[in-house]
Amino acid sequence: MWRGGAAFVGAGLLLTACGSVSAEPPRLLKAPSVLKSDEQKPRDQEKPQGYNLLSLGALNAAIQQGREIHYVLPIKYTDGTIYNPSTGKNDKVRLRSYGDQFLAPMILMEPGQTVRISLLNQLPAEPNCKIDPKTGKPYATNAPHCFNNTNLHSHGLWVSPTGNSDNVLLNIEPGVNFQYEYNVPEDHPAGTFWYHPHKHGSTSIQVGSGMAGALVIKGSRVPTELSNGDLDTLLQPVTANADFAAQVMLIQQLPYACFDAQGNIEKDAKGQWICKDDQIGKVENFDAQFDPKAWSQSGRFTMFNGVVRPQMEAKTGQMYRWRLIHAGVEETINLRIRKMGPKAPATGLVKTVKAASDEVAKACTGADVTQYEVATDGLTRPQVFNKTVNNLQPGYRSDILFVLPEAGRYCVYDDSSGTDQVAGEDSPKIIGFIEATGDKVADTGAVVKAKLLEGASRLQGPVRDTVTGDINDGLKLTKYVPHPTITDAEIAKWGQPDIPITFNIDIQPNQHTRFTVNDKEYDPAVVNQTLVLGTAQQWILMSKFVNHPFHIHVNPFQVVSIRKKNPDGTPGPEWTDGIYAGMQGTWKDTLITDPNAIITVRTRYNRYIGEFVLHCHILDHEDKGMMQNVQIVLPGADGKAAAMGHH
Ligand SMILES: [Cu+2]
Repeated sequence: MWRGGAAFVGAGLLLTACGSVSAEPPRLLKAPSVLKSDEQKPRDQEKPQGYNLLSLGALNAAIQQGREIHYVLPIKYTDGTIYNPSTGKNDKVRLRSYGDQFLAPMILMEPGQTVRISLLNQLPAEPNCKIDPKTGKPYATNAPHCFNNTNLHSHGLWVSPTGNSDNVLLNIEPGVNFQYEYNVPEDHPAGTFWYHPHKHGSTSIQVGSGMAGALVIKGSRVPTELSNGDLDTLLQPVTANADFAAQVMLIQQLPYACFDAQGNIEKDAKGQWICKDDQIGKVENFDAQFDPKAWSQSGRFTMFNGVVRPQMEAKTGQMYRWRLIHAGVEETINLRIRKMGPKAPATGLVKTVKAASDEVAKACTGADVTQYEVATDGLTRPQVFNKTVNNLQPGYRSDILFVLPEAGRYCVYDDSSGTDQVAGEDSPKIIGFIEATGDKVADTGAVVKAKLLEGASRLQGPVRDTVTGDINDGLKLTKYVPHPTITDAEIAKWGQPDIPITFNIDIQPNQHTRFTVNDKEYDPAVVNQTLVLGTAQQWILMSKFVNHPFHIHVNPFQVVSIRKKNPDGTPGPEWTDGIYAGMQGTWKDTLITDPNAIITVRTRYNRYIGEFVLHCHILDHEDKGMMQNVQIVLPGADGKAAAMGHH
């Protein structure tokens, strides 16, 4: 929808449909660039030692057929600017980034591909980073440090967690290059995933610097009577923004700051963060920039695809698909799309946090645009779920379809007033604007249904009737769900105990605050959970204090029930609204645990063995210890976990 948006470039003033004038200089939404393979490069440049020349022909054949693909992903400091709505100027920033653009490239993969990614850590060396300058002693494991050490996590991918694959226990130091190899299985679900660094101790600083990119697996498998298919095959022909990159909405929150000579964040009289003309914004101070209240006080704005308050164009009556990816570090985002009211003020400078929420209250007063959610965390839902508020937690993905009902300007905004249980002071803010042209549409739901039916009409054979029947039956997507439901019988068959996971922030007077899972801080030498390959199991997720998004690598889980706690702590009624609206039955890899919820999820340990992690996806909590090591092992002859050596 932002393609062909060149009409906005250079337009100093925008006359909106309702006649009010927008004074804000337009910044167009950009789609991420798609990472290109380096296949033109002579292959001998990456030949390992002792390489057998005879196999070079086979390698080149695989590359030509697209079965093998090689990407190069450098990590470096990049100089650039970020628009600051409180001053109307572009702040200069120097941030760690993938490649030499702020917006990390999108990585496209296909089922069955071998994808090799050469990660080049070109960040400067930090020889003394293990020593705390305040004490002269080494940092503790759960004290964030060594911010230039890194690694690569393919969030949501169902691939091996070990060796050169999705191994987040690796440490790649500055100056070191490492080639990852992801064998994406032929039966991997297509969908919206993402990549980011995951080195314990530097994850928040690096993701907060903008190191996060979309990772999309393209689907081309049409459903048959015998097997389910990829949602892409239904949607792509009937979606207005059919280009994969044009569907990506990477949501980032960069808490960049400028520092005075004493190393303190430059602030104005109200505590809002400022940068003088000769200063450069950075993300380097963990305590100051990832304090629970830092983001809401900073006055910084959420970005779509690396742009603050971007403008987008759209046509009414068309169906658009957004692949929303919450790549922020710690904040809840309640995403709404809403028509601006007839008396919407001109948008211009937004000088204070209060002014930002006032702007939402004055401008975003029209009707909500319904978001038709088709996938959670990249995995197709059993049935389309309609929402007007999309609760997004760090790590979540939400694939939505939407139709704009009438011409005019729309706010895309974060309606997060009072939802932050940690800081308790989030306020609403506009994230971007849509300018729609075209005729009025009476019923956007009818348009979505008609488009899905049009997609289904392209199917051949009896499966066409099945899919058409599903769509007519409340927009069901049964033939596009990647994983079969885990039944009571399947859980009972394995007879394994439920695994309880409880997050907590343990605050005691005169002691350091502990960020724990099951009352323990992260210990790299301990494997906290041992799971048996090929089995299914139930997990119970809870939080003792404020909410934390639970995330586990490798195998996704299916949400079975979310029950509100009774006053005596026992499970009460199902929680089906607010942050848990439409969750039951979906497949996810990240799920918020509220202190008043008792959550039951089920998962299968399929195909892959080895050690990986589960953790809170508020990344500063993870860096401070809210993480566990998990391993999947082979069963012994008795069907139970076989003993396995550990470092
Ligand atoms: Cu947390």
